[in-house]
Amino acid sequence: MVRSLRDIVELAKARGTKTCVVVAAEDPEVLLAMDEAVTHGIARSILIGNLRGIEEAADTAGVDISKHELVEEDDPPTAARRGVQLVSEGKANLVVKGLVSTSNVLKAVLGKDGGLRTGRLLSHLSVFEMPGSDRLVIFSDGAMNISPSLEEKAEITQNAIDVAHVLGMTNPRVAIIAAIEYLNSDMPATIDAACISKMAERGQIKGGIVDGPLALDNAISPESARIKGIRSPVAGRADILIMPDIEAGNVFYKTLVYMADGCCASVVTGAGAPVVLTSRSDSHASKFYSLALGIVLS
Ligand code: COD
Repeated sequence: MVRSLRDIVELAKARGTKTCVVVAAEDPEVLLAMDEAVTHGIARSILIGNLRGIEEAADTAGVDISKHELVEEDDPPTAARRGVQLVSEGKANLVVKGLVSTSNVLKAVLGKDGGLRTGRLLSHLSVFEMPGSDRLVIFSDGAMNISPSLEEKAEITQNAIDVAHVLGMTNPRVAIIAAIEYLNSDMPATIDAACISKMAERGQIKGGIVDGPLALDNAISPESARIKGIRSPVAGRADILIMPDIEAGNVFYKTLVYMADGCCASVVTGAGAPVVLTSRSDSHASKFYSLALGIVLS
């Protein structure tokens, strides 16, 4: 079982070299992370974008562009569609976002022609390593599904469990997060959380131990769960946290990174291939680990 983001890189090495297509690749930080993945032997790369811009970005990053295949496409949304098409044709294994908006990449992935739809819900998840902790925690969804319905939350939960399995967590403990751990009909997230727990109990979600509603404190702190007297196989030791909506998920993500020194690997899962949506403000380490996670899941 993986216990650190470094372990994810080791797992990627065991999977062999995968082809990553970077869309709108004229981004020095993404090129640097991509180059590191090539150097580690976990990736080959196809860089799509404005060739002059890619060369300038490579110069800025100190990256030798000769190790990378180049495809000219000046328009970023078109670059996203072409990259997604290469993956859907089996010429590449995963899509990596460069200097193009997240929504343009997601729209290309969701495209009816040449997209990567599978009939499943696509969701974003992050695998976090926190200072002083000897295990990883997965959470979802802080970047794609804006206000998921009950059924969508169930799919987000299943996607996260499936990723946990690939990372060697055989029966992950999943907390469905709300503001409180009791049902309150004025707080719809608590009702959804209870329904999802029941869905898991009845086999509608498989492969994990699911419980909720749990508040964040009693999901991750055994002491808090004990003080509050919560009897639950998940409370205090959740491996996966499912957030009620994008606002909670995104604020949680940024709190861990900017206020608690967390580092993470993130990916969109559920499509025909993983999609890595690095943001310009992500650290270099986080970009590289996200590539490694995408490679493991491809
Ligand atoms: N999984 C599978 N299919 C989906 C999903 C999904 N998560 N979302 C939409 N679809 C399908 C719909 O069923 C429909 O057939 C088609 O795609 C278009 O649906 P719309 O019109 O609801 O979708 P869009 O294209 O307007 O928006 C989809 C986005 C993913 C772009 C949108 O949900 C979005 O903007 N999400 C937030 C992205 C973001 O800004 N993240 C930044 C956070 S850092």
